[in-house]
Amino acid sequence: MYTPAITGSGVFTPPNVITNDELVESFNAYVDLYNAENAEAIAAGEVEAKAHSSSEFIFKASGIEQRYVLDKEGVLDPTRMYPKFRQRSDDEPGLMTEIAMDACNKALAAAGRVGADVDLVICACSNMERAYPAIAIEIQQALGAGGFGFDMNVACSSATFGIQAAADMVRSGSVKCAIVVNPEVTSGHLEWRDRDCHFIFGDVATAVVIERAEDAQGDHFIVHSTRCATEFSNNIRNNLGFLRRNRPDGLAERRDMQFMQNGRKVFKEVVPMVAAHIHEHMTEEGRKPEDLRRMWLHQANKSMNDFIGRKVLGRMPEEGEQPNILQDYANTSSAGSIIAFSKYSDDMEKGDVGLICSFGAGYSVGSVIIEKA
Ligand code: CO8
Repeated sequence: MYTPAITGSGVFTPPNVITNDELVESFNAYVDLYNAENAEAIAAGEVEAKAHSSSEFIFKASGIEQRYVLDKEGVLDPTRMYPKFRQRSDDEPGLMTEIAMDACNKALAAAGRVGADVDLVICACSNMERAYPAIAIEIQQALGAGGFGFDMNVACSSATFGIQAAADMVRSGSVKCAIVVNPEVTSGHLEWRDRDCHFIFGDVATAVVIERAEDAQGDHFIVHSTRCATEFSNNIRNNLGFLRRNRPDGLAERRDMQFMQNGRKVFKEVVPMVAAHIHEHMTEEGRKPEDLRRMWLHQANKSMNDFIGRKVLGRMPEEGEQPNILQDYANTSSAGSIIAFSKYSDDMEKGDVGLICSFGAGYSVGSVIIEKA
């Protein structure tokens, strides 16, 4: 058996920012257009009028101030309300591979590695650009990596589930150097025309390199243990799938082909589930809350993280104990906790212990206890 370690991490940040004010301005323009177009039906009580969104609500309800997106124009066009991506031929890298490569190259550079050192690529995220061939295999080829690759989807928990899979393989000796990459093009499956959720997500890609601690080229984080758990829920759901065209009305414009959630229920049910999961994981490992120097939590909602931090630590987390990045990036699904880790881990000292935790649709929750070495 070997000791797995995270030896590098990287973040790709798209070039376009959308502030809450910009988002709300275009959303409200869309609402006005929609209500004007449907004025008669609304007056007859056949169609419900849509209501305006507000920046104050968004910040208060979520803590989000802005998000990064791959295409700003399409998202903000009130007659469109979703990104516009160019058609790519089958012979050029897909969009997910392109953004994944940026994050992978940064993670490899941080680990002092090159693509040829990698013998496992896990592409772990909440949606894949196509069914097959696996995005991970395309990334493997682009990296010049050996071994094998596969895709994994556990929605917002994909990164920690991917880390568990990779760490276990490194531990057993079946692979030597893995990369777990999370290219999240959430803008493609968010319903930007729904005021309940139009502000929630942003695009990004993150990657971590996991290899044997004894092979690490520099500072690294030993992966002491991982825990994953799932429990079925319909409260976060997207029905877009390969059976779509076979069903009556399957190809019609339907709300359930994009992200849907019952946000209140998710909040209420997931917070206790995550707090109990972390508590159990730590107890089984013989670790107490005071042993934790830092928690890098999934980035969905600031109040959610405050609740979880308070439950786990038994007090309000102090500045720097639980860094949030959601104010800048919004919810980036599986990538959120890894952005937080990547941006807020350099100052950890040897022997400091931290916990990465992601949670979301499924429901699913994954936690990783690491120690700086
Ligand atoms: N502007 C103004 N008012 C609004 C808006 C808006 N934009 N939206 C809603 N309101 C109104 C509502 O209509 C409601 O009015 P009323 O009280 O009259 O009914 C009022 O504001 C309060 O609404 P909510 O109860 O919905 O507000 P909350 O305080 O619950 O906040 C949140 C909403 C922010 C969504 C919150 O519930 C939350 O963050 N919940 C947790 C969400 C979460 O963690 N989800 C995880 C999903 S991520 C995941 O697993 C990955 C999925 C795959 C990625 C998909 C990518 C697209």
